Amino acid sequence: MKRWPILLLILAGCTLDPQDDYQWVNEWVHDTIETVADDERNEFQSPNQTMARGAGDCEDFALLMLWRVWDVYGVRGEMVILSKAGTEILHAIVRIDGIYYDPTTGRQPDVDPDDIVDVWTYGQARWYAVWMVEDVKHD
Ligand SMILES: [Ca+2]
Ligand SMILES: [Ca+2]
Repeated sequence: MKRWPILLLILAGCTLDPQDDYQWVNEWVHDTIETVADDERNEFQSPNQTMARGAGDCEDFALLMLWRVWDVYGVRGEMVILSKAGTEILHAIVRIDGIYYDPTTGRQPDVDPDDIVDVWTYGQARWYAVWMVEDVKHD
């Protein structure tokens, strides 16, 4: 019986914070995929395409992270589209449980809500990627 407090202390020391897992995926995408900008128009790659190519840009990074988090942890995050203040440049990142992850940099950025242009569910982002891929196939 005397060992119980020690066991509880050990258990309390184990952080089972899913944020750590998502951050791990965030860094994995950043470390694994090379950043190569799209040519003219924004091309969404499916996660499989991004893995096969080993390259992509922000929306491809975000979609790959969303896919891994859904596949491994069963959690659906969102793709958040930001505008860089005062410009028309858009940047795609990931939001899970209110925390922002930028797999292009591997960081967790602070986001000004005023910079959010659009929020897509994982399903919407995935649908768009598949549609784009089909679109490219039919070209
Ligand atoms: Ca792009
Ligand atoms: Ca792209």
